[in-house]
Amino acid sequence: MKTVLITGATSGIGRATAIELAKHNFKLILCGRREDRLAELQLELEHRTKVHTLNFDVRKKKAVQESIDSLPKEFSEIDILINNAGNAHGLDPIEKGDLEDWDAMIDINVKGLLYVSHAVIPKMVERRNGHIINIGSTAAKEVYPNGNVYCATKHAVDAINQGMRMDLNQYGIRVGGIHPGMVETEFSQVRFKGDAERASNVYKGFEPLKPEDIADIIRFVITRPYHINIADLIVMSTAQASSTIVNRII
Ligand code: NDP
Ligand code: 8X3
Repeated sequence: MKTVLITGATSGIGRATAIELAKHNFKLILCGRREDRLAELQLELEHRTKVHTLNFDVRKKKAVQESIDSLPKEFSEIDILINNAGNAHGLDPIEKGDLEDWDAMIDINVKGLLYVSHAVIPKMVERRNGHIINIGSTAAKEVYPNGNVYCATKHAVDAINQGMRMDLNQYGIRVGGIHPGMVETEFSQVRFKGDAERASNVYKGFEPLKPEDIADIIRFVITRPYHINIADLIVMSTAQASSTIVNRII
């Protein structure tokens, strides 16, 4: 039974992935800051598979390392790392950008992903086995107006994904990026700081992706035979053609 560590498992894509993988015989290490949600999800999935939760903020490098070091033996060999935790904060033109928002996005989406990877990769290298999925975004491939820093962090995820694949190639570790378009999760609520109306308007007039759609694709990617590495995948709603072109019927 393979062990999967999912960051950002308390909501959206990460949560849906946990639910999907619990049905397919994976042991789960679920991470996030909201401890109550981790406990609820553990309770929900425990009858299907073995679940361990780790409650840490990906921005805190010491906590990240200590949490991963604290894994009980049964969970300590991580076969698959899903670097999913991340968010957008704000949607402002560069001249009106908020420094707190910029720090949050760079610290979570880029540095946090690196801290978790840094804690997990050495044992994969030792075992010469592993699979890392980095959740980027269409914002990793293109830039849209007011997306400046969020897009920059996701472009960084894309670069890190490519760099990881090159550096870990000699150890037989698979590395791949999955880049979703618009998925209806708590993403826009976080981006717009709890403005529910503004958040729901993002997904109005078309059928966006559901977190379960991405979870299904993640399951597909990690269950390919060992000689297949899906290196880079962009997934959009049929109604979406690019970050800015969405066929809305209003
Ligand atoms: P959600 O807001 O629903 O989920 C984000 C998850 O990240 C939560 O579980 C949250 O957990 C976790 N997280 C955020 N900050 C931290 C932190 N500092 N430390 C630890 N965990 C953290 O959004 P999505 O599911 O949509 O987002 C998941 C990933 O998908 C992100 O990387 C996002 O950029 C990417 N993405 C999303 C798209 C979309 O349209 N929704 C499209 C393309 C990519 P908690 O708050 O409990 O810590
Ligand atoms: C999220 C995609 O276009 O909603 O990464 O910002 S978008």
